[in-house]
Amino acid sequence: MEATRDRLAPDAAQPHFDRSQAVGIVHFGIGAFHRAHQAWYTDQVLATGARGWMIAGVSLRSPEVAAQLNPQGGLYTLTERSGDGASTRLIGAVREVLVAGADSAAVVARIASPDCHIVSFTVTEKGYCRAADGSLDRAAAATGFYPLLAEGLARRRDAGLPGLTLLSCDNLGANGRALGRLMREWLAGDHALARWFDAECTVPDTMIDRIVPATTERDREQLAARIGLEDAGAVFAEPFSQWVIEDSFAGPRPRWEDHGVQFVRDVAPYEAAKLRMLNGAHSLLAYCGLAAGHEFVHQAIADPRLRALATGLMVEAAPTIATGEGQDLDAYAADLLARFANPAMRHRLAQIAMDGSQKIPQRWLATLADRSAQGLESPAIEEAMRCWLDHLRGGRDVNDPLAPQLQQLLEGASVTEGWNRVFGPRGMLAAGAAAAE
Ligand code: CS2
Repeated sequence: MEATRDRLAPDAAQPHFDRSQAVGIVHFGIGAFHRAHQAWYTDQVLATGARGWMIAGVSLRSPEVAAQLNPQGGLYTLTERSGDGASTRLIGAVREVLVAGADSAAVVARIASPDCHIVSFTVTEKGYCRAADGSLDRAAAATGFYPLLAEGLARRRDAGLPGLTLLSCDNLGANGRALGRLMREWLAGDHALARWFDAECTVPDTMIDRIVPATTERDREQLAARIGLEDAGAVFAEPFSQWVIEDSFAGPRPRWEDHGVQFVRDVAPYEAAKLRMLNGAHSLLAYCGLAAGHEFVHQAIADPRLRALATGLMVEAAPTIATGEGQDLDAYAADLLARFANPAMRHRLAQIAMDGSQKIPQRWLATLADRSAQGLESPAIEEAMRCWLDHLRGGRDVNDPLAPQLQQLLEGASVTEGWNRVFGPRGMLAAGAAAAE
């Protein structure tokens, strides 16, 4: 694709910067979301002439993205879609995709390089390897990013290099604090490195937002028909994008703020609104929508009963959110309904329904806990919780790391018993609710 990029149709804006410049960011989990979000913001920074912020992507498990992007020299297209049409941009910020395992030495070398300043993450909720009580599951962590990161950090310390900023871009409550705590748990056996980590590295909280459905074959075919180019790494997103970052960096960073990113002292109000309202409503629509026979988010939100439920969940969440300056939650809720209704996204409910056990604590249970502490009922959230239990009981197409344990708990249990075993005070997700705070 490097050679053929000049053949892109005129509406595909092209990168005009030196792509052989230094790699300043190592990113774990280079899926569609990262390519449509952080890499897109970074591409805009590079396009203004800033240097040193190329991205090395790392896939932890599957070689698929490497096989898609490396033959194209890391280039791919991002297409923004709405009811008004589509516009495509060629993104040049990704230099290479490494695969943990086969390329582990190269990953560590990238992190240990003096050029590197930021290691960022979109590894999904389960990629942080938290046990049900929120602590680090060491056995799972040993197969994730932790050992590679620890080795890279140790090499930096030994070489007398400065520390790094670790930037979690996943939908966890207080994602930076959570990552910092888990990393410290991983380093528990190496006090010297743990001390260096605390002194030299920072782990800001972030709120990330852009709806980026998984790319389908149909998407790639439509793109090829429109721009006359086959792109194995193409990603498709809504026009809306938001990124709010706690301004706490260990070293230099790209001037993302020139391209719409907000740097703030406290991310919590933005993050609570996003997790509890957007993601909370998304998960509700996923479980209740699938049960009602819908396939996509825009179909579910057009169903009057589900729209009322999703709105009800947002109304329940809003008073639990301590808003920051300039945040208007009524306007936010209205915007979310409009974003969900975008028919061009074809965002599959089944994609959102994945990994419920990892998502529900911060999306629903945190709101529920706040409301019950004030003696308030939460009928919409409780309906969503019932839909999730039914989804688990249904057994088909359940994609969740805790599915076997959850399904075992529910087997043969009455509706009330099942509810208590999962959500009750000693239920499987009770600790998760506390961890989401
Ligand atoms: C979705 C999110 O898949 C899911 O669980 O709720 O990926 C959602 O689309 C993004 O967080 C939007 O920013």
